[in-house]
Amino acid sequence: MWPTMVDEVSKAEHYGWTLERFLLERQRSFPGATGEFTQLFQQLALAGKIISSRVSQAGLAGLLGHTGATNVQGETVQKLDIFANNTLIRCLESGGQVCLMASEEVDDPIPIPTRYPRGRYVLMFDPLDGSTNIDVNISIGTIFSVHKRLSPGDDPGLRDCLQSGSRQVAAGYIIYGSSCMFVFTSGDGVHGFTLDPSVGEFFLSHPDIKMPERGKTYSVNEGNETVWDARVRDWVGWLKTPDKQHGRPYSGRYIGTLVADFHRTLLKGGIFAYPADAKNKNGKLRLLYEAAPMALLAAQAGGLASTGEQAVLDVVPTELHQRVPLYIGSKLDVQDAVERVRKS
Ligand code: FDP
Repeated sequence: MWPTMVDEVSKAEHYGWTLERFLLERQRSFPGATGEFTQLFQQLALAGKIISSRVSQAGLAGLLGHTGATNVQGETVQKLDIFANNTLIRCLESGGQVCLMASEEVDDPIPIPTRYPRGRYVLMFDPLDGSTNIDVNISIGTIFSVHKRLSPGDDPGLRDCLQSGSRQVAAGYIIYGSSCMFVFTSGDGVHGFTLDPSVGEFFLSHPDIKMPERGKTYSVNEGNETVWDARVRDWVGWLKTPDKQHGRPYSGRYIGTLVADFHRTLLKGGIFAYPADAKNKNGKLRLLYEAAPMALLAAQAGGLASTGEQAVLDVVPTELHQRVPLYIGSKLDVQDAVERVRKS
């Protein structure tokens, strides 16, 4: 039913399809749906609007700069990270859709206060990805991943968070860039909504996004070249070696915000990578609230995501803040990368 609706949407005038309307239509296509999922997304969108508004005023409001504290990753926490983290928690904790949350900024799973009802879903998020780019007016974003709780009846806990990416029921991100976009999948394709700040609503602007099978750009922090494995160095060298017939050399594009680098890759194709290196044996990016949600989006858009050794969606997490190497993007570009960097 759902693809039929998307076809109708793409034929019709997009303007006028708010995120809310889209979610309600979707809900109607599932007989017996409780509306819990729709409400969860409405609350996520609300959090996104609040964070977007604060991000766009950050300079004016004096929110730029460091608080001096460090997060669980040992990184310096900035004020907007804390604001985004608290906004997501406040918007989601009371609605009765979520039974547990986890955030990049918090060591342990975040329980729902006992005064609120507990729902069926587990929400994990990176409240403000790309935080080192806040001070320099470059796109940043919020990434989220939704699982169903595993333990109905019991108190939800860490095991509800430690599920492989393939078990996600939804994933997405909100990008705070030249416009604010809400991009998500709930297993029926990837759909993008752009915030019209004058109306305060997300409108469907990018229905059923598909990633080109092959792109023209690679995105990797080449400052790490000296600590890369020789295979990774050779792969990047190969991408830069002219071969007109096969569309090489690729152009380099690196923003340093996963959300922004992925968003470009999703729309235009190509590959983003954060490989393992001699300093970071498991790469830098976190599995549960960075790599896995982006991997689900990539898969739903016809792309791929790999650690270099296995599909990101198949990795079974053992720790909340676990890191994984990531190669993500157009199907053929990721296949080429894996063929060249794989050890086993
Ligand atoms: P940041 O540290 O600025 O929050 O995981 C965090 C992340 O940004 C990603 O958004 C980004 O892709 C990556 O780290 C950038 O890392 P490098 O600065 O090492 O390139």
